[in-house]
Amino acid sequence: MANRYSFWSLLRHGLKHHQSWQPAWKSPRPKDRYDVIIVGGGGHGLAAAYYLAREHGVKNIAVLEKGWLGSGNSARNTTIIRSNYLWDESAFLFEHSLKLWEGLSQDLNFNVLFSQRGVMNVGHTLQDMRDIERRVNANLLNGVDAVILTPRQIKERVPLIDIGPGARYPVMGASFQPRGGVARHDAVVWGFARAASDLGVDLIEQCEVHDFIVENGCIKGVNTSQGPILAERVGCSASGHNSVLAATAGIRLPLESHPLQALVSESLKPALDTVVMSNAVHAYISQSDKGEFVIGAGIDGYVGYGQRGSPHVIEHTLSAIVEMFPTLSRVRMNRQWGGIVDVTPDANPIIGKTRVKGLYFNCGWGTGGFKATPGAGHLFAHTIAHDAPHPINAPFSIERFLTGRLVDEHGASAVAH
Ligand code: FAD
Ligand code: PYC
Repeated sequence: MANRYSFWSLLRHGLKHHQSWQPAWKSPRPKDRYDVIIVGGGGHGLAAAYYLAREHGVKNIAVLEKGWLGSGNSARNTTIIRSNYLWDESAFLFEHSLKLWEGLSQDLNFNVLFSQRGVMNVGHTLQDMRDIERRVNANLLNGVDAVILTPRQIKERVPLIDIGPGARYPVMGASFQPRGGVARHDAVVWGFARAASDLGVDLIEQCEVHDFIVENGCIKGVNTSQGPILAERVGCSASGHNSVLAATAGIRLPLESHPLQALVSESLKPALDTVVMSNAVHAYISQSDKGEFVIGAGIDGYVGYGQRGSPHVIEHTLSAIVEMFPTLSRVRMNRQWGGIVDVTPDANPIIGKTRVKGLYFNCGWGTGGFKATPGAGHLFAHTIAHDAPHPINAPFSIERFLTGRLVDEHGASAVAH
């Protein structure tokens, strides 16, 4: 199996300079006042700052991060990228992002190791297969690449999988998105950080936002662990903590924060060159460039802010993985961790304005926001720059929870909620 990363990937992307891990950026002391403040130095916040500076010419921007850049979900996820969502609104949203992924390494001049090795969603029951057929047809109508695979075609692509008649979770078929894949998560953070910094954005680490300063219904700034910082426009992209921050401006967001867990195995020789997901068994798996199997679970049922989860959830995931890939039963697991994802009632994000003038939220990405990183940043920047949503994120305003125009993607979120 060809290694799709490293030297060849560097050559293909045609980078102008040799890439050194990890790049440098400025982390200055905050100024008293900025034109725009972004709260949260994950991939989404950094991408929003980058596109605000590059596409909208905003000069005086700060990203405030309570820990270090990428210390949240951006570097805790299983890096699956795809756009095979059921409903038109979500398909357009995630396809917008996938298109940006396709040029991102060149755009940032930083190799984010985007590898389009395909994403497979396996069906185990007749109802799974009906849902898969419906989704593939919807994808094709929306210009999103998608095919249905038979069990034999799955086995050809994934020799490790058990499609035999005795399988505990019978493999009846799958949807496959060839343009889907994975990327290196911390490289995405570093790439956006360096590019934003080069455009003059201040990236301020160890700066926790405690609350918003609101006067007469308008945002005036934020109170932080480094003192008050003023701005007439503030975009909040603090995954897992958005509802707590919103409450300080008197806004109640329809979000629940849950742990979501993942783990990686010891490094093995290349044995899996695509991404396999199964919504029914609550597990997904790929193999990283370092040879580790990267495995993720469904969300923990309880709410909380601890970045770890319950053993029984990850045990269930591993038992499902071993049922589907019996040869992995003797592989040792190296590391396990959790992140806090904020989930909306329709498993789709909120990107938009609030009733406080100048205060915007990009939140509720739940289990699926890594794939959205460039797209979310791009659309959030547009929303902040124009004080109005881009047509692609207009359906994802907070108002939909009042009007009832939900866009329910629990099925295509592909992670158990
Ligand atoms: P984050 O990276 O969490 O950034 C938010 C930042 O805000 C953090 O750095 C945090 O420290 C900071 N912050 C919080 N509060 C404050 C404050 N008060 N002041 C200042 N800063 C603050 N998505 C996919 O598409 N594919 C996947 O395969 C996938 N797998 C996942 C697996 C796991 C285990 C987890 C946990 C998530 C997964 N996700 C996946 C979801 C994805 O990781 C997130 O949706 C995405 O990374 C969110 O990016 P972000 O930049 O909004 O958040
Ligand atoms: O949204 O594709 C996804 C995903 C996979 C694992 C976690 N989220």
